[in-house]
Amino acid sequence: MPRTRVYEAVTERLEILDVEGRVDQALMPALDAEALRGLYRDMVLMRNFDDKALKLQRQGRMGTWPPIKGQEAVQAGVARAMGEHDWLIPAFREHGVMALRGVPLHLIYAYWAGDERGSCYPEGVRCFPVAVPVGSQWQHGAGVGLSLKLSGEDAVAVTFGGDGSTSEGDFHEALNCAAVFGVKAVFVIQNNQWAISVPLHQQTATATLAQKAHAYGMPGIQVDGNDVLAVYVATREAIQRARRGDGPTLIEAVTYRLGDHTTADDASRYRPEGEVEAWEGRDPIQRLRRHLEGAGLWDESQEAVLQEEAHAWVESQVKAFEEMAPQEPEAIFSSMYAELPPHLVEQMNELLAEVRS
Ligand SMILES: Cc1ncc(C[n+]2csc(CCOP(=O)(O)OP(=O)(O)O)c2C)c(N)n1
Ligand SMILES: [Mg+2]
Repeated sequence: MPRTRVYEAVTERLEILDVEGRVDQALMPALDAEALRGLYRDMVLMRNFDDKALKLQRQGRMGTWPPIKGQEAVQAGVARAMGEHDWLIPAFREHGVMALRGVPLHLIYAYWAGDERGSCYPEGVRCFPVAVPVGSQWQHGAGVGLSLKLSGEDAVAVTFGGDGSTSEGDFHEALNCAAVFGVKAVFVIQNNQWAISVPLHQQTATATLAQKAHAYGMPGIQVDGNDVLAVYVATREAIQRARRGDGPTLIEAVTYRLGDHTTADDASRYRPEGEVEAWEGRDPIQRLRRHLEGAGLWDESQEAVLQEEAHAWVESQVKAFEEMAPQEPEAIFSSMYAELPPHLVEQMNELLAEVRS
């Protein structure tokens, strides 16, 4: 259905690395060869563990899994721009950034296999649990950002959400509140073009999601989300701004979900022909690889070593996940309420009677 009107973007857009792997030298961040190879490695590890999770699901060894294929640059760029003490507040498609911020991969797998212990991170890992209710995490992020401002702690809250989540009231309330109170926060939209089967143009009548920031009174920037360098630069600047006490920033990372919404979805039923192929040509991993190869920083033998390392790491994490002792059946009731309401006590007892009979 044609839209009646599109309000033009008044948004800054940042791109540094193009699809051929060429960089805009004027915008290039001061990252040495080791750091650039590190970003590449981060993304390759993500692609590997994501692919493994899909296979585990197909083999009945994993629950529903939301793939991150195609969105690795957003997650690596943000993770590497964050400081040691910054907080991560994810939605549900942030396994990559979570793993880079210290959440053990075997726990990420456990969570998506329905194990409550998958949300119990090691002490010191500054990451909130996965938030599946769409948009709910924006408010958590604004709240963490406010508490960091009030406590004076040298840390920033980095919150993620999808394009679809920007239609929830929570998004408006969180960003409005964050700007009014000048909280120490950065909000990152992974605009992967789809919210299950709902395309972006049915989600918003604005030309960009970043421009919504202006209505709240905070800077908003759109970045090429398949360009890990642009994501890194924009996030680093936004984090520095928040750290200085100059308030929050909204970053829209334009990317694409190459896979299905989850393993319970079949995206070929609603996506137009050729769209996936077009985005495959903008693959964030290949793009950085072309750059590294062009600069003489990467070759086939290094690639083989990295793929081997990724494989070994993922397999060790699968082993750790599958070796976890079975969780107690009452665990599914135990983490929501301090005191279980009577109707849930009844359900729990019914379940326990069933499994123990
Ligand atoms: C409040 C709420 N409504 C609906 C759902 C079902 N649901 C799960 S993911 C999703 C789409 C989210 O799209 P987006 O925010 O773009 O994130 P993406 O899945 O593309 O990463 C919906 C509608 C939900 N989990 N929570
Ligand atoms: Mg989306």
